[in-house]
Amino acid sequence: TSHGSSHPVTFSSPRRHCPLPSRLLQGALKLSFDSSLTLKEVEGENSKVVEGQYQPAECIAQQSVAILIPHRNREKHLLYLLHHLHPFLQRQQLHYGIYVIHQTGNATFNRAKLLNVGFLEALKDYNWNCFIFHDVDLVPENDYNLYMCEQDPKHLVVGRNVTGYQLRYKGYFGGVTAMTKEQFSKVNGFSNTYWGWGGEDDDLRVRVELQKMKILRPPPDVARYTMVFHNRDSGNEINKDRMRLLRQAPKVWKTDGLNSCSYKMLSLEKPKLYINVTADIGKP
Ligand code: UD2
Ligand code: MN
Repeated sequence: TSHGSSHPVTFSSPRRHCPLPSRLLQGALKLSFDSSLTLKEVEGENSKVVEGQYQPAECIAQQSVAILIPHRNREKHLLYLLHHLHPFLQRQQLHYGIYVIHQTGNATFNRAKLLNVGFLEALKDYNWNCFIFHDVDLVPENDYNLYMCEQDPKHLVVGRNVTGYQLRYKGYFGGVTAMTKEQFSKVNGFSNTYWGWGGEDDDLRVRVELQKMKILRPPPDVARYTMVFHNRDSGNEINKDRMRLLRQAPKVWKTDGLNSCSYKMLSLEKPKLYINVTADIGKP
């Protein structure tokens, strides 16, 4: 024959997109927070994660999602979150990367600016189409809470254990949110000017509303989180200026945000379970 070969011709089966929702989902989960948990153990549990990233072998992921976690001095919370989040995201069959954006030094904490830094740096790595802005201390309780982006920005925290699983107030947009690259760019990201606790999440909501986008929420029985107990951190005192800043948002959003976010990259490390971005974001 023209092939001249005794080997059977094999065709690799074409890879398909992962089904939606994933068939691996388990629903409400029993969470555990074992104080003796170590990083080594969590690394051992996640053999398929490479440099903070994962992609399903069995199908083509529906979205490529970057999880951005603002961080300083919450190592234990980070460990609990990694322990729960990696298997959670893998059951959702996502292509994902987990970025921890670490604020160096002792200046007042700035969650919003760290998240802008994370967005800009993550896009240098890969062209992520979806971003999840994620507090380090919030652990999702139900894997039907999909870490994917939609037509409009999505707020994933309807309820938390500490607030009786009720939405805190109408327009509440804190904790964990999902926006596409386009949605987040359109609002010019977060404001960089919120130093200390509070207001930056409301500012982002104002930006979203100014663009006539809606805020979507999953059903309350799904959008549930456990917040690991903590006191207010030193270096993150309540921001007394937050109401004034919030009133200014409609005037300043165009020039205060992604396009004015100045910082110094200090290091980018890739331990097994996350991408560690350390930056000097200045001070108030
Ligand atoms: C609420 C919001 C949060 C944010 C904050 C006001 C919810 C569920 N969360 O959280 O999104 O809007 O109010 O700023 O409503 N962090 C550190 N180290 C620090 C301080 C903060 O890593 O020293 C990070 C960490 O990821 C933490 C997040 O910032 O989860 C928010 O700070 P918080 O947990 O003290 O504030 P909280 O729980 O009131
Ligand atoms: Mn918290």
